[in-house]
Amino acid sequence: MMTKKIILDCDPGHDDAIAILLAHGNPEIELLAVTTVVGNQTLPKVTRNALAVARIAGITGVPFAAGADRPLVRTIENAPDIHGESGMDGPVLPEPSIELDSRHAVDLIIDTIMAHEPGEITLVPTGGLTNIALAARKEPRIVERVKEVVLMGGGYHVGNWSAVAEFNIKIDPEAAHIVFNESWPVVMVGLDLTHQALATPEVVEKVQAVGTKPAQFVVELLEFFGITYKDAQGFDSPPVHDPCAVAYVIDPTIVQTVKVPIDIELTGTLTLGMTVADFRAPAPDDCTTWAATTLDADRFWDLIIDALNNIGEVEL
Ligand SMILES: [Ca+2]
Repeated sequence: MMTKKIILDCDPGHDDAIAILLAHGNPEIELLAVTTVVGNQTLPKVTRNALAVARIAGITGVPFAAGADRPLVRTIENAPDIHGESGMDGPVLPEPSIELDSRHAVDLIIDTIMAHEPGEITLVPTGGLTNIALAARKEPRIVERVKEVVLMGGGYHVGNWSAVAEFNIKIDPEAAHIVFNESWPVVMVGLDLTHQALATPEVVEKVQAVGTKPAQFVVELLEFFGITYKDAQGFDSPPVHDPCAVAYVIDPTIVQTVKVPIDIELTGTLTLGMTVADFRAPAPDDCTTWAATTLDADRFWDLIIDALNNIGEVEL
Protein backbone atom coordinates (compact mmCIF):
# COMPACT_ATOMS: atom_id res chain seq x y z
CA MET A 1 0.00 0.00 0.00
CA MET A 2 1.23 3.49 -0.84
CA THR A 3 1.31 5.38 2.44
CA LYS A 4 0.52 9.05 2.69
CA LYS A 5 3.44 10.90 4.24
CA ILE A 6 2.48 13.80 6.47
CA ILE A 7 4.05 16.36 8.79
CA LEU A 8 1.64 17.31 11.57
CA ASP A 9 2.14 20.88 12.85
CA CYS A 10 0.01 21.33 15.94
CA ASP A 11 -0.71 23.02 19.28
CA PRO A 12 -2.05 20.24 21.56
CA GLY A 13 -4.81 20.87 22.40
CA HIS A 14 -7.47 18.19 22.97
CA ASP A 15 -8.36 17.78 19.32
CA ASP A 16 -4.71 17.98 18.24
CA ALA A 17 -4.01 15.03 20.52
CA ILE A 18 -6.73 13.01 18.77
CA ALA A 19 -5.30 14.07 15.40
CA ILE A 20 -1.89 12.68 16.47
CA LEU A 21 -3.51 9.41 17.57
CA LEU A 22 -5.42 9.12 14.28
CA ALA A 23 -2.29 9.78 12.22
CA HIS A 24 -0.28 7.26 14.25
CA GLY A 25 -2.95 4.58 14.31
CA ASN A 26 -4.09 4.71 10.68
CA PRO A 27 -2.11 2.32 8.43
CA GLU A 28 -2.39 4.61 5.40
CA ILE A 29 -0.58 7.47 7.11
CA GLU A 30 3.16 7.67 7.60
CA LEU A 31 3.81 10.30 10.27
CA LEU A 32 7.18 11.82 9.35
CA ALA A 33 7.37 14.53 12.01
CA VAL A 34 5.32 16.34 14.63
CA THR A 35 6.03 20.03 15.14
CA THR A 36 4.53 22.43 17.65
CA VAL A 37 3.51 26.06 17.53
CA VAL A 38 2.11 28.54 20.05
CA GLY A 39 -1.68 28.53 20.01
CA ASN A 40 -4.05 26.80 22.40
CA GLN A 41 -1.41 27.43 25.04
CA THR A 42 2.17 28.70 25.25
CA LEU A 43 4.81 26.90 23.23
CA PRO A 44 6.37 25.10 26.24
CA LYS A 45 2.95 23.80 27.29
CA VAL A 46 1.78 22.58 23.88
CA THR A 47 5.18 21.01 23.25
CA ARG A 48 5.09 19.16 26.54
CA ASN A 49 1.57 18.01 25.69
CA ALA A 50 2.70 16.72 22.28
CA LEU A 51 5.46 14.67 23.92
CA ALA A 52 2.99 13.30 26.47
CA VAL A 53 0.69 12.20 23.62
CA ALA A 54 3.66 10.44 22.01
CA ARG A 55 4.12 8.42 25.17
CA ILE A 56 0.41 7.65 25.56
CA ALA A 57 0.18 6.53 21.91
CA GLY A 58 3.47 4.62 22.00
CA ILE A 59 5.00 6.74 19.24
CA THR A 60 8.75 6.22 18.86
CA GLY A 61 11.12 7.02 16.03
CA VAL A 62 9.20 10.09 14.91
CA PRO A 63 10.97 13.45 15.45
CA PHE A 64 9.10 16.03 17.51
CA ALA A 65 10.32 19.65 17.35
CA ALA A 66 9.21 22.93 18.87
CA GLY A 67 8.64 25.94 16.65
CA ALA A 68 7.43 29.52 16.91
CA ASP A 69 6.65 30.79 20.41
CA ARG A 70 4.71 33.83 19.16
CA PRO A 71 2.84 34.92 16.04
CA LEU A 72 4.57 36.86 13.25
CA VAL A 73 3.05 40.24 14.14
CA ARG A 74 0.33 39.96 16.77
CA THR A 75 0.58 39.52 20.50
CA ILE A 76 0.05 35.98 21.80
CA GLU A 77 -3.53 34.74 22.26
CA ASN A 78 -4.13 31.37 23.94
CA ALA A 79 -7.40 29.52 24.59
CA PRO A 80 -7.52 28.45 28.26
CA ASP A 81 -11.33 28.75 28.27
CA ILE A 82 -11.45 25.81 25.85
CA HIS A 83 -8.27 23.82 26.61
CA GLY A 84 -7.53 24.71 30.25
CA GLU A 85 -4.36 26.04 31.87
CA SER A 86 -2.19 23.15 30.66
CA GLY A 87 -3.60 23.33 27.11
CA MET A 88 -4.79 19.73 27.53
CA ASP A 89 -6.63 19.68 30.85
CA GLY A 90 -8.60 16.60 31.89
CA PRO A 91 -6.42 13.49 31.75
CA VAL A 92 -3.37 13.08 33.97
CA LEU A 93 -0.43 13.41 31.61
CA PRO A 94 2.60 11.12 31.89
CA GLU A 95 6.14 12.42 31.86
CA PRO A 96 7.43 12.37 28.26
CA SER A 97 9.72 9.48 27.39
CA ILE A 98 11.16 10.84 24.14
CA GLU A 99 13.39 13.87 23.70
CA LEU A 100 12.66 16.82 21.46
CA ASP A 101 14.55 17.03 18.19
CA SER A 102 17.23 19.70 18.60
CA ARG A 103 16.14 21.53 15.44
CA HIS A 104 13.63 24.35 15.29
CA ALA A 105 10.32 23.08 13.89
CA VAL A 106 10.76 25.26 10.81
CA ASP A 107 14.08 23.57 10.04
CA LEU A 108 12.68 20.10 10.67
CA ILE A 109 9.81 20.85 8.28
CA ILE A 110 12.19 22.16 5.60
CA ASP A 111 14.73 19.34 6.02
CA THR A 112 12.01 16.68 5.82
CA ILE A 113 10.38 18.13 2.71
CA MET A 114 13.69 18.68 0.91
CA ALA A 115 14.79 15.10 1.70
CA HIS A 116 11.73 13.68 -0.08
CA GLU A 117 10.66 13.69 -3.70
CA PRO A 118 8.39 16.50 -4.90
CA GLY A 119 4.73 15.69 -4.36
CA GLU A 120 5.36 13.17 -1.57
CA ILE A 121 4.58 15.12 1.58
CA THR A 122 1.32 16.62 2.79
CA LEU A 123 1.54 19.32 5.43
CA VAL A 124 -1.21 19.07 8.04
CA PRO A 125 -1.28 22.19 10.21
CA THR A 126 -3.80 22.07 13.06
CA GLY A 127 -2.69 25.21 14.88
CA GLY A 128 -1.79 28.75 13.91
CA LEU A 129 0.17 28.91 10.67
CA THR A 130 3.30 30.63 12.00
CA ASN A 131 5.69 27.71 11.44
CA ILE A 132 4.35 26.95 7.97
CA ALA A 133 4.60 30.59 6.87
CA LEU A 134 8.15 30.86 8.22
CA ALA A 135 9.15 27.63 6.46
CA ALA A 136 7.76 28.90 3.14
CA ARG A 137 9.72 32.14 3.54
CA LYS A 138 12.96 30.52 4.73
CA GLU A 139 13.05 27.85 2.00
CA PRO A 140 10.71 28.83 -0.85
CA ARG A 141 11.54 25.61 -2.73
CA ILE A 142 9.34 23.67 -0.31
CA VAL A 143 6.24 25.28 -1.80
CA GLU A 144 6.43 23.35 -5.06
CA ARG A 145 7.61 20.15 -3.34
CA VAL A 146 4.67 19.88 -0.94
CA LYS A 147 1.79 17.79 -2.30
CA GLU A 148 -0.80 19.90 -0.52
CA VAL A 149 -1.47 21.77 2.70
CA VAL A 150 -4.49 20.33 4.48
CA LEU A 151 -5.14 22.65 7.39
CA MET A 152 -7.67 22.87 10.16
CA GLY A 153 -8.66 26.50 10.37
CA GLY A 154 -11.01 29.13 9.11
CA GLY A 155 -14.57 28.72 7.94
CA TYR A 156 -16.65 30.29 5.20
CA HIS A 157 -19.71 31.26 7.15
CA VAL A 158 -18.88 30.81 10.80
CA GLY A 159 -16.27 31.95 13.33
CA ASN A 160 -15.34 30.95 16.85
CA TRP A 161 -12.77 33.56 17.94
CA SER A 162 -14.85 36.40 16.54
CA ALA A 163 -18.14 36.53 14.70
CA VAL A 164 -16.41 35.62 11.44
CA ALA A 165 -12.87 34.43 12.33
CA GLU A 166 -11.64 31.06 13.55
CA PHE A 167 -8.97 30.76 16.27
CA ASN A 168 -6.07 29.26 14.25
CA ILE A 169 -6.38 31.96 11.58
CA LYS A 170 -7.20 34.84 13.90
CA ILE A 171 -4.20 34.34 16.21
CA ASP A 172 -1.75 34.77 13.30
CA PRO A 173 -3.60 36.19 10.31
CA GLU A 174 -0.40 37.37 8.60
CA ALA A 175 0.95 33.80 8.65
CA ALA A 176 -2.36 32.52 7.29
CA HIS A 177 -2.19 35.15 4.54
CA ILE A 178 1.22 33.82 3.49
CA VAL A 179 0.06 30.19 3.51
CA PHE A 180 -3.18 30.78 1.59
CA ASN A 181 -1.44 32.92 -1.04
CA GLU A 182 1.43 30.56 -1.85
CA SER A 183 1.09 28.45 -5.00
CA TRP A 184 0.72 25.11 -3.19
CA PRO A 185 -2.76 23.59 -3.01
CA VAL A 186 -4.48 24.51 0.27
CA VAL A 187 -7.45 22.55 1.60
CA MET A 188 -9.22 24.53 4.32
CA VAL A 189 -10.87 22.12 6.74
CA GLY A 190 -12.74 24.83 8.60
CA LEU A 191 -15.50 25.17 11.14
CA ASP A 192 -18.28 24.54 8.59
CA LEU A 193 -16.88 21.01 8.34
CA THR A 194 -15.57 20.38 11.83
CA HIS A 195 -18.83 21.40 13.50
CA GLN A 196 -20.17 18.18 11.94
CA ALA A 197 -17.59 16.12 13.91
CA LEU A 198 -19.42 16.15 17.23
CA ALA A 199 -18.30 13.87 20.04
CA THR A 200 -21.81 12.84 21.09
CA PRO A 201 -22.38 10.57 24.11
CA GLU A 202 -22.73 7.65 21.66
CA VAL A 203 -19.30 8.46 20.20
CA VAL A 204 -17.70 8.69 23.64
CA GLU A 205 -19.25 5.33 24.53
CA LYS A 206 -17.75 3.71 21.42
CA VAL A 207 -14.32 5.12 22.27
CA GLN A 208 -14.64 3.87 25.85
CA ALA A 209 -15.56 0.40 24.56
CA VAL A 210 -12.13 0.08 22.90
CA GLY A 211 -10.99 -0.50 26.45
CA THR A 212 -7.33 0.54 26.24
CA LYS A 213 -5.35 3.25 28.02
CA PRO A 214 -5.05 5.36 24.83
CA ALA A 215 -8.84 5.09 24.38
CA GLN A 216 -9.41 6.05 28.02
CA PHE A 217 -7.14 9.06 27.43
CA VAL A 218 -9.38 10.11 24.51
CA VAL A 219 -12.48 9.67 26.66
CA GLU A 220 -11.01 11.96 29.33
CA LEU A 221 -10.04 14.53 26.68
CA LEU A 222 -13.57 14.49 25.27
CA GLU A 223 -15.16 14.80 28.71
CA PHE A 224 -13.16 17.95 29.51
CA PHE A 225 -13.66 19.32 25.98
CA GLY A 226 -17.40 18.68 26.31
CA ILE A 227 -17.63 20.79 29.45
CA THR A 228 -15.66 23.77 28.10
CA TYR A 229 -17.44 23.69 24.75
CA LYS A 230 -20.77 23.74 26.56
CA ASP A 231 -19.73 26.59 28.87
CA ALA A 232 -17.80 28.74 26.40
CA GLN A 233 -19.55 28.06 23.09
CA GLY A 234 -22.95 26.55 23.92
CA PHE A 235 -22.38 23.19 22.20
CA ASP A 236 -24.23 20.12 23.53
CA SER A 237 -21.41 17.92 22.20
CA PRO A 238 -17.92 19.24 21.42
CA PRO A 239 -16.71 19.53 17.80
CA VAL A 240 -13.46 17.60 17.37
CA HIS A 241 -11.79 19.78 14.77
CA ASP A 242 -8.22 18.72 14.10
CA PRO A 243 -8.57 15.03 13.21
CA CYS A 244 -10.91 16.06 10.38
CA ALA A 245 -7.85 17.33 8.47
CA VAL A 246 -6.08 13.99 8.97
CA ALA A 247 -9.27 12.17 7.91
CA TYR A 248 -9.29 14.12 4.64
CA VAL A 249 -5.74 12.98 3.91
CA ILE A 250 -6.66 9.36 4.69
CA ASP A 251 -9.83 9.34 2.58
CA PRO A 252 -11.02 12.45 0.71
CA THR A 253 -14.45 10.84 0.22
CA ILE A 254 -15.08 11.34 3.96
CA VAL A 255 -14.55 15.11 3.69
CA GLN A 256 -16.14 16.72 0.65
CA THR A 257 -14.54 19.91 -0.66
CA VAL A 258 -15.30 22.63 -3.17
CA LYS A 259 -12.72 24.61 -5.13
CA VAL A 260 -13.14 28.24 -4.17
CA PRO A 261 -10.81 31.24 -3.94
CA ILE A 262 -10.02 31.99 -0.27
CA ASP A 263 -8.06 34.92 1.11
CA ILE A 264 -7.39 36.23 4.60
CA GLU A 265 -8.71 39.56 5.87
CA LEU A 266 -5.87 41.55 7.45
CA THR A 267 -7.36 45.02 7.82
CA GLY A 268 -11.05 44.65 8.73
CA THR A 269 -12.08 46.27 11.99
CA LEU A 270 -14.73 43.59 12.60
CA THR A 271 -13.42 40.89 10.27
CA LEU A 272 -9.69 40.52 11.04
CA GLY A 273 -8.65 36.93 10.32
CA MET A 274 -11.74 36.07 8.32
CA THR A 275 -11.20 33.45 5.61
CA VAL A 276 -13.02 35.23 2.80
CA ALA A 277 -14.28 32.61 0.33
CA ASP A 278 -15.57 33.82 -3.03
CA PHE A 279 -18.35 31.44 -4.03
CA ARG A 280 -19.18 33.24 -7.28
CA ALA A 281 -18.81 30.21 -9.56
CA PRO A 282 -16.91 29.01 -11.43
CA ALA A 283 -13.60 29.21 -9.57
CA PRO A 284 -10.91 30.71 -11.84
CA ASP A 285 -8.36 28.34 -13.41
CA ASP A 286 -5.55 29.61 -11.21
CA CYS A 287 -7.45 28.92 -7.97
CA THR A 288 -5.36 26.77 -5.58
CA THR A 289 -7.68 26.70 -2.56
CA TRP A 290 -10.46 24.35 -1.53
CA ALA A 291 -12.98 24.57 1.31
CA ALA A 292 -14.27 21.50 3.12
CA THR A 293 -18.05 21.39 3.18
CA THR A 294 -19.58 18.06 4.21
CA LEU A 295 -18.37 15.37 6.61
CA ASP A 296 -19.39 11.72 6.60
CA ALA A 297 -19.47 11.69 10.39
CA ASP A 298 -20.09 7.95 10.80
CA ARG A 299 -17.05 7.03 8.71
CA PHE A 300 -15.00 9.74 10.42
CA TRP A 301 -15.64 8.24 13.86
CA ASP A 302 -15.02 4.75 12.47
CA LEU A 303 -11.54 5.96 11.46
CA ILE A 304 -10.90 7.16 15.02
CA ILE A 305 -12.08 3.87 16.53
CA ASP A 306 -10.06 1.83 14.00
CA ALA A 307 -6.94 3.87 14.80
CA LEU A 308 -7.37 3.25 18.53
CA ASN A 309 -7.84 -0.47 17.87
CA ASN A 310 -4.70 -0.50 15.74
CA ILE A 311 -2.71 1.29 18.45
CA GLY A 312 -3.97 -1.27 20.96
CA GLU A 313 -2.82 -1.27 24.56
CA VAL A 314 0.15 0.91 25.50
CA GLU A 315 1.81 0.40 28.86
CA LEU A 316 2.98 3.59 30.54
CA1 LIG B 1 -5.17 22.71 17.20
